[in-house]
Amino acid sequence: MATSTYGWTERRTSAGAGAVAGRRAPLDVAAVRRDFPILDQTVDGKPLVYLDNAASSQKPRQVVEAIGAYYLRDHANVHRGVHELARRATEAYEYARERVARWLNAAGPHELVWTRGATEALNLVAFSVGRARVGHGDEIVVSEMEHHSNLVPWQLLAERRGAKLRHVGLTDDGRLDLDHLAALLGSRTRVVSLPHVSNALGTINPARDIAALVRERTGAVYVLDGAQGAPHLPVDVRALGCDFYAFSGHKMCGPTGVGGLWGRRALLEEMPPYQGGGEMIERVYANHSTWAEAPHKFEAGTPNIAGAVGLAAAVEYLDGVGLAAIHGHERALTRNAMVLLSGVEGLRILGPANAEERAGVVPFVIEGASAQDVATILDAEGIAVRAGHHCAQLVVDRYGVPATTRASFYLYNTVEEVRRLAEGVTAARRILLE
Ligand code: C6P
Repeated sequence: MATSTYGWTERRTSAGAGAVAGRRAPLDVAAVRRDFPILDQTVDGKPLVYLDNAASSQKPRQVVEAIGAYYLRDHANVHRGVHELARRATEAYEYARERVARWLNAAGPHELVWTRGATEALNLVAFSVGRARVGHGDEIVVSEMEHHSNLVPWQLLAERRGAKLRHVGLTDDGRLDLDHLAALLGSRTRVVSLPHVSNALGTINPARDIAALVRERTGAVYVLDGAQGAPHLPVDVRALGCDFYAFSGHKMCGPTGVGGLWGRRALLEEMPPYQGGGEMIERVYANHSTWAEAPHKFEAGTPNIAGAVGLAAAVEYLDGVGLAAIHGHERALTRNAMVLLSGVEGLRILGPANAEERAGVVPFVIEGASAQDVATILDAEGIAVRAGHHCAQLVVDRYGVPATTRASFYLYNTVEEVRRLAEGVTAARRILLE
């Protein structure tokens, strides 16, 4: 545990997430669930089964209390005042940066830029790396697996700079076609930006192998969209071999409206700012300005201080449970779900057949039934899932379906909930097709 003169996060931990520290696999789901009061409710008289975690996770009471305590005791603006509350708020905010950076195994807190979430982090990279490194005729490699947040910012950049997008294809079983990736990499490749984990297929991509390939064949900047990686897998940004890692707090037990961009220091220093305003400058003159050092150069305006505090509490919580245990638990649920759902007539699961290659995301289609209708029937059973293209239009296009129904798991889900999902899906099929 890092020491902070502020000390507040440590106190919360011993009263809160510290209570779950020491849990080891197999994960004690009943104890975890007690930290998430929202799960203890009924929908239409049926116990809520929350399986929409890829969209947003629920929050343990430790995170909610951390945010509440910050607002009730310590709030002021950061980096601006000399008074006690300004000092405490700044300390809480910068301690949170240090804590989350350490969680990612960053070289230091200066490598972590706070953003509103993964979307803003990816827009920041596309804008700033784009200005520094991408010119006319250069190439940006993405894939057919992208969430729109890791596609549209690159489309906008390509349009602005006259660059070309190249899309890595997918195999029939939902993996990146690595031969195709290798063939796309060349002397004009300036950026390779791919998901760590796919939100629409569940695929865990071989991020390290891809890093080796990118380094061997190009001098490109390698970006990972970690929106679905950070919440579910132990992440070590240096071991992954990427240059940037983008993530969202709300998918990993933290609050909405906060997330981050980890970036290698040398790259952050070379990049121009993304937005202008207070706090990101060193000196302002009438017609030009000079910039503060990274990460502050990228944080114009009053930031989401309480969000950062909440995200640090979320990281404390996840660390207390253990990411390896969480991943193991989700894998067991995924395996179970794949076996049970495969028994439903006409049902096809998208993504890798091997549960070991997936995070806890199971998207499926039932021949002849609308994905939305299936989700609506499940809702009537108290089961929350998402249906649609999941902001990954290229994925559903690739597999020739208009939409999928998607169940996604997290640390508090149970085998009993997976059983209820399978029962609900069987009932939905009967209602819609018989
Ligand atoms: N995916 C889903 O239901 P934001 O909205 O900024 O927190 O995260 C964007 C994002 C980026 N990349 C990936 C791989 C994602 O899954 C998401 C968010 C949610 O799948 C909401 S669309």
